[in-house]
Amino acid sequence: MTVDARYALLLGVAREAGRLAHDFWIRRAALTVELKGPQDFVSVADRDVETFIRGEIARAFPGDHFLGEETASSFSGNTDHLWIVDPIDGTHNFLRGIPYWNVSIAYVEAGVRTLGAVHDPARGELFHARRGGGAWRSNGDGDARIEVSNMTSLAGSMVAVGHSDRTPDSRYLELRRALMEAGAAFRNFGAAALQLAHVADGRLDGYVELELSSWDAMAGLLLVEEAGGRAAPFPGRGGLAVRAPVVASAAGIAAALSTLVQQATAGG
Ligand code: LIP
Repeated sequence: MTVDARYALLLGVAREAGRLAHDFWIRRAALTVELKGPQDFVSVADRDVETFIRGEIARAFPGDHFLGEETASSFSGNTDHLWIVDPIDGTHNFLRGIPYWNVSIAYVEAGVRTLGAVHDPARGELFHARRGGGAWRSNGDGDARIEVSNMTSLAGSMVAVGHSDRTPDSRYLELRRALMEAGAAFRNFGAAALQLAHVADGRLDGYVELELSSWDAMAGLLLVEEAGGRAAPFPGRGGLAVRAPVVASAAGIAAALSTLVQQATAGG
């Protein structure tokens, strides 16, 4: 019951939050953009969408907990009945008018990701999953079950590598070298949750990011797991409030990709 009701709320809120975000996107030229740090942007769009999501959840489930990108400093630390939200993932793309961004909402029970939704309003696609219930893509054509690709080798694969532009990290140069040498194509589209959703939908064969926040990762990781893919343990030892590595992929390349990432980044 509790998960059923939260799943229904998740889908409705993800859709409405996407509509709100898309309205801001259309009016992005008028947005005041603030810097939270180098290459770390925020606007009223991020804040208002997160406030909307938080308000809808609090109305329906007042006892639930909340961890959002724009209010993370107020997180209680309670990981039961917890909603983890990135109101606009791919903020830099969003502000530049690049149509690769999303609203990402996850729900966690006893620390276990249980529900997830990644809404891509620019393409009209809502990806969602319930632990044990499979991964789905909803669009104008209805709902379709999604699965990761059947790729079985890095050679010929397409692996996305996300990285924060906030701080230089030479490990990514080694990681990209290793992927090139393995014969993998690599991409970075600038929004972690949507790239994870595209791994779940078989459009990408894998996704790697060496330090990612839980609001970027949790919904997308559940999508990959429920679509038959594999994901390295997340969060890390520091828990949901600390950035940690993400490696997620089609099952057929999971072992090879994990080994490549470990070897390429061993130098620190
Ligand atoms: C972004 C992620 C991206 C990461 C960026 C940033 P935001 O999320 O989607 O993968 O590399 O540093 O965290 O900040 O746009 O919500």
